Amino acid sequence: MKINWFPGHMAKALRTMKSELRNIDIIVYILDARAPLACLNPEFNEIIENKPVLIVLNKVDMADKSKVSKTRDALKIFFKNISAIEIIELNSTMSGALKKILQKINSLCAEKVKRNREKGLNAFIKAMVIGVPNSGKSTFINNLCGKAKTLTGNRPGVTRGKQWVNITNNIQLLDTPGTLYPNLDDEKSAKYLGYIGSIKDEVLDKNALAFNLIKDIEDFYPNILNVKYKIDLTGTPLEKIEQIAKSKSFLKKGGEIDIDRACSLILDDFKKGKFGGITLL
Ligand SMILES: Nc1nc2c(ncn2[C@@H]2O[C@H](COP(=O)(O)OP(=O)(O)O)[C@@H](O)[C@H]2O)c(=O)[nH]1
Ligand SMILES: [Mg+2]
Repeated sequence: MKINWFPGHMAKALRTMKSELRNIDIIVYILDARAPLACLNPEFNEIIENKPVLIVLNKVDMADKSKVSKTRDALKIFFKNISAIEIIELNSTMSGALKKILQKINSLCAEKVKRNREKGLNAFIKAMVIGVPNSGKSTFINNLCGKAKTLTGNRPGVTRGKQWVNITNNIQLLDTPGTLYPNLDDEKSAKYLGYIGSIKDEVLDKNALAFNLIKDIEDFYPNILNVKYKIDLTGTPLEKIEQIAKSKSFLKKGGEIDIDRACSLILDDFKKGKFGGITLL
């Protein structure tokens, strides 16, 4: 499945990120735990110049718990050049993540914390949140600094440019999350990113994406669609979509089966986690 993509976006996003990186002590890299490897930017290791990285396997509530250890192994290989790295699983929509995150950030930046203390400096650890669109960056930032923001009276729009938010008395977060565009030349990653809602609908062939989703889900989780739609699906992905459409009475005027509607339903059900925990590696 080919996705019509503009490589200029990726180059520009990487350039912007690179210029921000000068002021950053630690990267918080948000991945969608349902397709974590597809969220990785292949050039990431080169641009971050060996800064500490906290990887957040986000949306873990919609992922397959039994795949977490395999995911961790794959991530360790991808980030093998980074010396300070931690991986945590998270549901960013739940409150109470702050303590765990702060502890990880402090331990990953222990050297800088120590140096600051020795010099008697009151300097902050500066963190930047990055990730593909829809991975949950804004939700994560709100979770972390919703309160801190009101406490410090941060006024967006008053200061031009960068907004730093004090999370604690020694950690600051760059308020604008860095959108990271992945490599869509890799067709597997491209379709996975389509499933998790990282790619704009306008550049997607939704029906082709739904056919692929059916095929991929059934390869990894053979019975999950039958259970969800309460029918025994048989045949090609198109035939299965027709069966789902029929069972839902998705008909156009004149009685023709509404394939488009069934495709949208399947894509939507996946995005909302309605098939249960799924991880596509
Ligand atoms: N179930 C679940 N949904 C999440 C989680 N994190 C974010 N979301 C949802 O994912 C969608 C995209 O989140 P958003 O923060 O806007 O992503 P961003 O584009 O990376 O800033 C929103 O509907 C969030 O509510 C999570 O951990 N679990
Ligand atoms: Mg956002």
